[in-house]
Amino acid sequence: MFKGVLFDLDGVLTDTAEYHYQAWQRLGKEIGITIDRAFNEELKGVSREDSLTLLLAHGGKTNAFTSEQFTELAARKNEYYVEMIQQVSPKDVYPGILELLKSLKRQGIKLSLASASKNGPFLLKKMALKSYFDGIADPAEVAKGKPDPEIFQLAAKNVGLTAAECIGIEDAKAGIQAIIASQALPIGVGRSEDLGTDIALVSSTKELTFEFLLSIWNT
Ligand code: B16
Ligand code: MG
Repeated sequence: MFKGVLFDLDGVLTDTAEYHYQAWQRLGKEIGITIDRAFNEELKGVSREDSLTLLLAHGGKTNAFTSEQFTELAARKNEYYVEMIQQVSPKDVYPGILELLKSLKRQGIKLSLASASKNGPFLLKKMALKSYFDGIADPAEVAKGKPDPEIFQLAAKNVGLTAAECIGIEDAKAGIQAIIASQALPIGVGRSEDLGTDIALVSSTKELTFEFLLSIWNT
């Protein structure tokens, strides 16, 4: 049986993936770059700085800003995002997630956060979920973000496990690639068009029960 579950945050525990999208759209508008949902899939799970690099390339503005301006743009996007997440509360936890966390705890399974977001601990507190987690991987500690496996390896290590002993749950293409590379077993939240057809997928977090996770582990 699996010994740990490595959770992504934005788009898995709550709908903050939508706020990231809106914040990037607002910044994009200010610098003349339009982004749509299809392009946004490329940004999901990707660190703030790597997302900005992708956004600038998408708008043909790779060399348009100095490194100081780049830093300011990344900080500005974060300001917009942080403004939006002030209102997050336990009501915003996705359906089925609290029940899942409780049943995993009852089974003695370790829970660890593997979010690329530096706002992860703040959001866990806002949603009153912090006490369920045995570990939180700090994205500032990893050299390479998703799709590199490092954050999932660190999340497993933080709870005394290897990634191969864990299930990883993700809503982003880059995140699924990271889970596979870490040798954890992936479960995707989303559509096969975005996440691929070769992994277990749910369309809603309601489907993420302990029994479902166990059935995927045993297949
Ligand atoms: P921040 P996750 C990721 O969180 C988001 O999916 C991605 O859109 C964001 O750019 C990244 O966190 C960094 O977030 O700017 O708050 O540090 O999906 O890995 O939980
Ligand atoms: Mg995510």
